[in-house]
Amino acid sequence: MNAPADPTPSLPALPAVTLEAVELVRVRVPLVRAFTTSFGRQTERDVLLIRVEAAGATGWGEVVTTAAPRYNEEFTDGAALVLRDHLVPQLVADGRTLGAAEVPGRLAGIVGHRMARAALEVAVLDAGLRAAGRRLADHLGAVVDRVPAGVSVGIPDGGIGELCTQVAGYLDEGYLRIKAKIEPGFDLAPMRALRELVGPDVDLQVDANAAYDPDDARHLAALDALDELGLTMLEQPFAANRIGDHARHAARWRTPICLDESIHDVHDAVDAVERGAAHIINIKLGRVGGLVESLRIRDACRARGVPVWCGGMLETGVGRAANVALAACDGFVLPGDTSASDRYFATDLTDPFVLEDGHLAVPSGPGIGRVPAGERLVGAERTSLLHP
Ligand code: SMG
Ligand code: MG
Repeated sequence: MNAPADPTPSLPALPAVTLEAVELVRVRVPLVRAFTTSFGRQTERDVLLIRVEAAGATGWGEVVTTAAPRYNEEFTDGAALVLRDHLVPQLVADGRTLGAAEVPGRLAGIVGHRMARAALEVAVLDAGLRAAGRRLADHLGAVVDRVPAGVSVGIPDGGIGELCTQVAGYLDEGYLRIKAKIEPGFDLAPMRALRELVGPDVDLQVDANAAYDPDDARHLAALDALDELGLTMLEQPFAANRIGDHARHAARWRTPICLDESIHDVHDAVDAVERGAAHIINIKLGRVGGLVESLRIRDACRARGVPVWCGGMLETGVGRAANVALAACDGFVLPGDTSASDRYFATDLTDPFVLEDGHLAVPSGPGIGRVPAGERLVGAERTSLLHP
């Protein structure tokens, strides 16, 4: 069945701006603790920011790629290259003056590289909104001033004991839901222990990052057993393209299936929902190519009664600010991977996001409401892609 046409969300108009400069700013930021998923172990972020000068304002966006193409096919060196050689030249091919809403259209001829294009969309929009003195959250139609904070807990080096200690600590801090990473061999025993520790009422979900093989009986047996634990959702058990397998097992399991890596755009979301492969969608603005596409997915899910939430990619305050604005929009009904800065970094690049009563405040300033502090970018690698 063809997906019904899902209209483009209409955002308020903004005056066109003239791009004066575009620069890549790349800096490494250590994580406070290693973050291990089924696809690898990260101890730092290789952060790639885009800085845009337009209409007398500076806009920022964060490319949320991982350093290696293990979460999806994008990776940070590739994103820097495609921005330099394709996306930025294409953006200005018809002139440097453009409306912020025009960015996705101008980039339409280039296939994929959604994380790179999303960051460019946010940076141009941030500059345009700052020039107009408007908040991103208001521009997107945010309905709340704070968003509930979940936390994503990696597979700890120290195994089950360390997992329980970390989760107890996060609950003490006030996090409202726990997402634990699983992989074959680290699934049933740790999640049983966690459920035992936190009790039946804590919002507990798991994320496999596509590590399970639907053709492997032992993998399926582990997932079947997890189904007894009252999990809020099972995120992306199988590979991104295994929609039919997700649907087949979703029909057997009580635990709702949430898709992350499978969803690249609104068509994927509608298709997965209509085939019964997803009960919940994780929206990451980078993974789907930007804010406009995120809202399109939100709208399609809302029309079909499917809850969505805002996923994370270990963003610094730049990317987090955009995530929090998105998470504050109508339809984002489940807590996201919107944790406080100190869950990731000893010192964030921006003023930190702070957990208050289990929530993060939506930034109050214009644009995304955060800027990287100059002193934290000392030593960053800078590449100018467009000069005045
Ligand atoms: O930002 O707190 C965060 C991380 C959330 O677990 C998280 N993201 O598949 O959902 C996911 C993972 C991918 C992270 S890889 C950098
Ligand atoms: Mg995920």
